Amino acid sequence: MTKTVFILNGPNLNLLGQRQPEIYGRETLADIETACAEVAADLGLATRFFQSNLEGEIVEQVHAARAEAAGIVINPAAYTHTSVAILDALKAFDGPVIEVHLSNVHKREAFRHHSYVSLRADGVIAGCGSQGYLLALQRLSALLS
Ligand code: DHK
Repeated sequence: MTKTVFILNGPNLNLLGQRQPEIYGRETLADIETACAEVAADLGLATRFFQSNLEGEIVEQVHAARAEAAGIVINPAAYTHTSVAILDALKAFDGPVIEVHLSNVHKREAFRHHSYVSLRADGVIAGCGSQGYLLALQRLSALLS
């Protein structure tokens, strides 16, 4: 049976391509969704791609993943650095979790150096731009095989 991977995106990522492109790149979130679908298909995975600016909606998606997903790729965006709620939701998910950041958060402001989500993530990819999502899918595929 085809395994499904949830790809969850946090606040302001709907503005990719327009928002600080020198940091986050010129690709849109739709571009990333298309690339993820292609790579996932090659890996034999199905994807559900989701973005929200609301913390609770991301928590709800993680809850849905408990029944519907084999693994999670998550770029929590600013909630990376603040959200115990998303961390706790991820702790209630049994499959592998890969955390992605487009930018190298460790090269940026000190408040971006700490991630609550990293306390649960099985892997973290930062600073690889949109390619980070594709690397995360490859890693999930390996963990799920
Ligand atoms: C995206 C954001 O919106 C920031 O709040 C994070 C992350 C970094 C990224 O690099 O994808 O600090």
